[in-house]
Amino acid sequence: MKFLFFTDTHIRGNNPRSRKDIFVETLYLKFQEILDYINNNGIDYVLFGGDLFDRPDISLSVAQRFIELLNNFPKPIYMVLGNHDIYGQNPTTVNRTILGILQTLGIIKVLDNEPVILKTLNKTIKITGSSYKYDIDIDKNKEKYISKKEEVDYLIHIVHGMLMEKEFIKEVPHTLIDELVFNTEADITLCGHYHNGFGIKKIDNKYFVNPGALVRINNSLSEINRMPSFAVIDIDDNINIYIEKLASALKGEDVIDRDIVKLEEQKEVTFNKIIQSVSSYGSYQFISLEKIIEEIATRENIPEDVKKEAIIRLERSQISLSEKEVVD
Ligand SMILES: [Mn+2]
Repeated sequence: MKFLFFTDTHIRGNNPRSRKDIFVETLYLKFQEILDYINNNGIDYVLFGGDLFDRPDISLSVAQRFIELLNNFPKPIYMVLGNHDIYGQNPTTVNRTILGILQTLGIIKVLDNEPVILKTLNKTIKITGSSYKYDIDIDKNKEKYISKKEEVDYLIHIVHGMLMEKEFIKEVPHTLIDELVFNTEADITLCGHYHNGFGIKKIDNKYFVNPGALVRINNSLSEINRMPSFAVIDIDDNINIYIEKLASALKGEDVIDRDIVKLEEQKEVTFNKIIQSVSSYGSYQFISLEKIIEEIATRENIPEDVKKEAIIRLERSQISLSEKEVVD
């Protein structure tokens, strides 16, 4: 049985600041190449690692084009949700997103609560998955990364989280492969979220795979030098995994502008600092910023006018953000 795994496509109508090409056209070509590969190489199932869309509410015209293409995939895509697919990093918001529509149409299947069992002539393969959640890498037990085998021959687990092969910037919560090896029973852990990827790692007879994002969004040197890739997993009496580079991808320097350097990376670090400090303050079911302000103000005895001012400023920035996004 042959699987194709790809991740982090970030479909959007407008251009990331660092791209010199027309991003949406490049993306469309990449999806077409994936579809051709599926049809020409005997791929039985397609697996996806999250962040299909760059935002949960991309414009309908862009969504329509890609839905038409995804609808030509021979079977539903088994996937997990990335932080970009949903609102407020909260998987329960999926029914308000474009992805929710794909789910209703049966074009995708989200694995979280519904593992899939596939059978070949003499083997059984189970596929499980964990969508992104804001505490996925903060959780000490790394629960979302761990899957249990039970009565099957092979277990594949898909996760959208910051799985790394070695220690990373400490402000960015992450999980090391070493923390999972002896806890998960998955033969293959497929991962999205860390766009650089780490290829294929085999430890203690278990595979950990992140082929990297299918698109290059930021302009770091490592992204410019990286060629977008996907993974092929071939399972019969044993497991064979390999990485394929996208033929349609151009050289990094032809599509990425180096000028707006570091800014994006710095933003990511700051954002994670905020998320971390907020979540260490209390446990919040929904990340509604207004509620968080409310709660902190009560606990810290912050004067009413200061609290109101904070909420007004928040509203103002939300409005100006949504006005910018009309470009999409
Ligand atoms: Mn992503």
